[in-house]
Amino acid sequence: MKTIAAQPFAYAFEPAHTALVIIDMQRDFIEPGGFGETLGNDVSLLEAIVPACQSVLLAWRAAGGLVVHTREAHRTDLSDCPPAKRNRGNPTLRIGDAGPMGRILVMGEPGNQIIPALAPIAGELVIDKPGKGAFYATGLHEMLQARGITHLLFMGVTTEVCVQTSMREANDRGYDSLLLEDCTESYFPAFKAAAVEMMRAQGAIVGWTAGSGQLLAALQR
Ligand code: C5J
Repeated sequence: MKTIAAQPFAYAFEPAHTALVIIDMQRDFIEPGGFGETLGNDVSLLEAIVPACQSVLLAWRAAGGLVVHTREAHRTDLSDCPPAKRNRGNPTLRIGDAGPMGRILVMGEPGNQIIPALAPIAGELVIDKPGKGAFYATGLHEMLQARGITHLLFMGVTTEVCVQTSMREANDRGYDSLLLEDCTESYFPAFKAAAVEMMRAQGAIVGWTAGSGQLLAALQR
């Protein structure tokens, strides 16, 4: 059993029953010309977390832990993209339109891939999700249950959208989740701060938060 100095109180986990869940670290969100930028966001903010995410990923792999990568991705015929999602707002390009990194948010396109620094390796789960949450229409819960997973460590983007939605979905399915604060980012720093606060408030009503240094230290003890 490992224990992390976390907020609002210590987080205890058994590595064999814990998965590292990396949410949507895709070129579509992190690089210019992808989905994030079409919505009017300054995507350069998100790059800063990549080194911390990479350190955690390498340490977790070395510890033999299960890794789950998610991608927000739609089928090529967009049959899993509700019109309400595609037609909302006034983006420069809509989901499925051709952009500089291929079709926006579509499976198999260059922009839809996980950034090279965090690319999945053999044996890791890669989950394509049509929604914001990692559990909606993916079978992830069943895959985790089959592996005896009870605890989840979250990192990725964006904090208040896909990360928070996934942590809330995990909470309702009975997982104890911890968010690595320096391994998640938003296009809106104030939204990240608020999301982190609201998840750990009220006695960890959604889950715990901690810095990646706390996890790395726990893995070495
Ligand atoms: C968004 C995500 N922000 N991965 N997706 O639309 O957070």
